[in-house]
Amino acid sequence: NPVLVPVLGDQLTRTLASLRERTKDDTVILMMEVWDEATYVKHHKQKIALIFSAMRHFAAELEDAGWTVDYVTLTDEDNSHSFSGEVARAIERHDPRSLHVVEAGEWRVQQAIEEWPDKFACEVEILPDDRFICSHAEFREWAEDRKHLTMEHFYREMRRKTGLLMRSDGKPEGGDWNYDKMNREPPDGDMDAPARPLFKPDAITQQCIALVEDRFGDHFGSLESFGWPVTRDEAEKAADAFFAERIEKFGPYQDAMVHGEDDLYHSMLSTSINCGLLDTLELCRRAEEAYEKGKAPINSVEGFIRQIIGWREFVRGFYWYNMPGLQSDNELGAHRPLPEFFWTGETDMRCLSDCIRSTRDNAHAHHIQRLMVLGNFCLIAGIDPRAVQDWYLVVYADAYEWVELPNVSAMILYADGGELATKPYAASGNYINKMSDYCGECRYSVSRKTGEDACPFNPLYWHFMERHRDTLKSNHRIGRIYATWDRMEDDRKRDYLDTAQEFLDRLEPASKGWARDYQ
Ligand code: FAD
Ligand code: DLZ
Ligand code: SF4
Repeated sequence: NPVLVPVLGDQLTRTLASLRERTKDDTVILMMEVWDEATYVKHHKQKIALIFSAMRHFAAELEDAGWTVDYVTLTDEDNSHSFSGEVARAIERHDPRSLHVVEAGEWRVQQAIEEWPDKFACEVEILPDDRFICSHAEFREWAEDRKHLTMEHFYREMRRKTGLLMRSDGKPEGGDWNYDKMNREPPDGDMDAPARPLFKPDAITQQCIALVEDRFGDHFGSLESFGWPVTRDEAEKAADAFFAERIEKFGPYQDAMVHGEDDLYHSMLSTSINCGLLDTLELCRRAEEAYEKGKAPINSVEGFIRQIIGWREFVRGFYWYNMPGLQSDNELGAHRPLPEFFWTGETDMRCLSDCIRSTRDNAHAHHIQRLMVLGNFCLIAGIDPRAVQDWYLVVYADAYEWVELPNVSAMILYADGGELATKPYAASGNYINKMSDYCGECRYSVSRKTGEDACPFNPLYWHFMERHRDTLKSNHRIGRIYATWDRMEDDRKRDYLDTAQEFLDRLEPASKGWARDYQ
């Protein structure tokens, strides 16, 4: 009897722990396209097409290499449309002596997997996902006795562990651990960043696109510009282009935003990394090599490595350390529904409409757009964390709950009460104006603070600060801002609060029921 190895849609890695030790002649690999996964939130069409196409390509590659793959398509008449249902059916088909599965990325799926040993007659082995640098146990040990979980401290541990950008005397390369201060250049003209490679859909991808149009036609987003890598080869080519053409300026312009420029100098590799097509440590070593060869400055290379072995590993550890509570945290008691324009892009706020357009067209927006435009708006307008969580999980092709939720709940919304971020990332229009070219042609005036034409971020900022005074005044990183507010005349304060309230009252709530059922 064979060993059955289910491989999930974000486990498309040849060296996956469950595959590494197996031999081809006594293993059946199970891959399943299931309705439950495609609709537990109504994912962006590009995300479903990407995962299905990457899964089908991965299965074909395994078969070419001599593996036995049992692949259940979405349209298979007997498909039960859940992972557990499909594993049960596969056990009937293959009568395996045991089942080896790598733990799931998402809590929801892991809950189901943990029922398998009781549910199924064969032996079930759940293996750790060692594609991550920090294991759950290691993160727990690091986090347990700390009052505050500071990414920077965790990141230094990961630098030591991996040896990335470390000198032989144990000191960080270049003398500093972090060059974040050199990662904040505003845009310089229209930037003219080299375009990332787009991969023309082959026959398999075209079939997936047609399937998605047919079955998930009412989901958000456009499929027209689909060009994501769907194989490891393509993902490697995308990485090659980043290391050859964009990493040099990645660091300085990491926080810059330019209207209509959707990629700038970002790697655009998250969709490939997250479904398993690229290995993070290999990418970091390539970045380090670019530095050693003088092809990229330290602030670009350290910045890239920090995002991956710092932020990415940190949010994954944070997620598992705080689940399931993180889903329902709402420290600031935010209950406003998501505005309709998050789905349509129809708003006069030029920054938001550009970020939402990119999100709709590419299933992508870069970090600072997610954080300081979309996220900042949700924070200061007091949008319900669950509505925001669902939106981010739906709209990005790289979105999996383990990475989306900490970024949304803890990083942008302060819904965890400041465990991850030391202060809420609230900002007025001034920040967006400094870091982008959005404001010049906006219908609102970024220099106006109150009244009809004022940039809405300006009054909303003070409305937010005033609303949460009791919670935030003692925060040493933000509390002193109240001195500025307190110095204002009462009439001025009233103008700010009235302008913000009028804006909030005019917001049209989202009409569609996109949200998932939380149990
Ligand atoms: P680059 O700018 O080139 O960065 C390199 C890599 O670093 C990324 O590919 C990614 O793997 C990693 N990275 C960077 N920032 C983060 C971060 N904050 N958390 C985790 N990894 C990071 N990233 C996701 O992969 N999936 C998500 O669902 C997701 N949701 C987000 C939601 C919000 C509110 C915010 C503020 C950020 C979110 N991010 C998410 C992080 C980040 O925005 C994306 O990883 C990045 O935009 C992907 O584009 P890129 O590959 O060009 O990244
Ligand atoms: C995102 C996604 C989608 C849309 N569909 C599938 C699918 O049909 N089959 C599958 O194996 N994986 C899919 N995925 C990715 C999974 O949601 C992801 O592997 C889990 O959430 C990880 O816990
Ligand atoms: Fe955005 Fe305000 Fe600038 Fe308009 S003026 S683009 S709303 S920050």
